[in-house]
This record gives sequence, C-alpha cells and structure tokens, in this order.
Amino acid sequence: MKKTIVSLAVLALGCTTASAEEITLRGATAFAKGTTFSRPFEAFVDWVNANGKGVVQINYIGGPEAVPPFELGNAVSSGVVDIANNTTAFYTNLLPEGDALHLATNTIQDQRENGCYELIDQMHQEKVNAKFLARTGDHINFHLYLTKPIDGPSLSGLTIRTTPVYRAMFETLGANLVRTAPGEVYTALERGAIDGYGWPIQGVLDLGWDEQTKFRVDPGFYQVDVNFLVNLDKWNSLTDEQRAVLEEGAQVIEASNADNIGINESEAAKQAEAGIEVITFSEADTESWLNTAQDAGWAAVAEVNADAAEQLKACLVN
Ligand code: 173
Repeated sequence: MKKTIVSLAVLALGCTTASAEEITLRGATAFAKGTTFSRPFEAFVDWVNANGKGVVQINYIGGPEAVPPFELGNAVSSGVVDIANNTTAFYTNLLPEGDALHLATNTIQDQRENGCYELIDQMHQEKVNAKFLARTGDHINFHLYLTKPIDGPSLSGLTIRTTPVYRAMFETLGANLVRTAPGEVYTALERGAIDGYGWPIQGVLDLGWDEQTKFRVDPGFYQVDVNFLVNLDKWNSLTDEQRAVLEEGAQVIEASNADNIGINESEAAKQAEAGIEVITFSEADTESWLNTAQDAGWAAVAEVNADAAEQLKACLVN
C-alpha cells in the first residue's frame, strides 16, 4: 500500500514537471555577435526558439559587450548566464586541462561514440559547474598571422598576441607573448604593439584584421573548440522535455561542423584576395612546426593534470 502511494506521488510529480511552464534561458557568447565563432550558437538559439516553443526558449543577451570573454566562464559557472558559447582557452581559470580540447584530431561525433564526451562533460560539471552541451569548430585549424615575414619556425624577437591555445607552442618557439581578448587585436596591430597573432583560418576578414595582416603561416595546427555550456544548477532544474530540446538542437548544430571543410577553403581564398600572403617552410621545418605544436600543447596539459592529459589524449587523438 505504502509503495503504491509513493509511486503515485512520484508519477504525479513526474506529470507536474513534464507539463512545467516554458522556461527562458539567458544566453551569451564570448565572440562578437554575428561573427564566425558566434554563428553556430546563433543558429542554435534560432533552432531552439523555433522548435522549443512552450518548452524552452533562449534570450540571447549578447557578446563581449555584455560579458567580457575571459569572464564568461565565471558567469555561466555562477548562473549569471544560463548558457554560454565559449572556448576552453577563455576559461582556463576554471578548467586548465580544457586546453586539451583544441589538441583533438577527431570530431565531436567520434568523441560522443568513444566516451570522450562523457569525460569532458564530467570535467565541466565538476570544475566549471556546467553541462557540456555541444562542441562546434571541428575541422578548423589555427594559424600564425604576421605583419612581417619569417623564414623558419623560430619566433624569437617577435611579439605575438596569444591565448592559452597557442601559448605553449609560441613560447617554445621563442616568441614574446601578449595575451588579449579578440576585441583588442585590431588596435594592437594598428599601434604596432604586436608583430602577429594566433587565430583560426576562419574569421580574419570578419573582424577586419586583414587590413593589418600581411602573412599567414601554413600549415595550420590544432582544432577549434567553441562549446555550448549550460549552468549545471539550471540544467539539473530542467525537465526531460526541456533537456531533450537542447540536446537535439546541440546535435543538429554539431552535424553542421562538417560544413567547415568547405568554409575553410573559401576563407583562405578570401584572405588571398585581401592580399594576405602564405608563408610555408621547408619540409623539415614544417615537420618541426607541427611537432612543436603537438608536443608543447600536450606537455602543457600534462603539467597541469597528468592523469587528465593521458585520459583525454587516448580519446581525442586517433
Ligand atoms: O585566438 C583566440 O582568441 C582563441 O583562442 C580562439 C579560440 C577559438 C576560436 C577562435 C579563437
């Protein structure tokens, strides 16, 4: 009898939550609104707002003008924003081992299949107080862009704008580093305060940096991770139906990561049209460029958390 009452109560409770009112999440992005690395998130917001009517909606409050990029991790962790579009490089204060994510050579679809997604989600839940909902940016490499030419991997004597993505590699190659948010790059170039900067293959023209950029070093290295994070307390308070909308939308957007392969090509063509020349090295120097990227990147993660580095490498690199 007691058992029946308890199950009825559980059922009743289930019904109440299932028919809960529509919830609106506050969303923010670390990148300027309408630019390359905000676009997948904006497509996600549109998808949720179209498919989640009566269930879950997102109020997109904005980009760096609303929350500074390096503060957005704290904002989603504390619940100041409910859902954030952010890259691990901007929240290393909370998850230093997150630097491993851009060292991935496989895709988020592979990571969902091989268990890496759960591991990454768990790390985010424990250290960022956030649900790791989605990863965008697969297939997009990072590059070094310069205002003056170089003829080999040495960056000695150059001052380069960095984020944690490029720090270990560029430091190993001898550069002087200045860490800035993307919003400060244009002015730093204009003033001659930097000789170059790290940035992905996409987005340079979007930000108008082509006006101040003369060279791009090929090949690119690493792989962009721009992630959707949901405050964990908020996530835990959602109904199954609300979560299902967000998870379905996340996977729809992740499927479109494949489009990046074509977009990369058209971005490279646009850079060439804008007068950005490509610098390539000898075969041996190219190999050392790429090896330094990988080795310095993983060594930096291992220094922070050797166990995490080992576990992540096993499922991010194949
Ligand atoms: O260079 C950066 O600001 C950076 O780290 C980054 C990460 C992901 C996408 C674009 C830029």
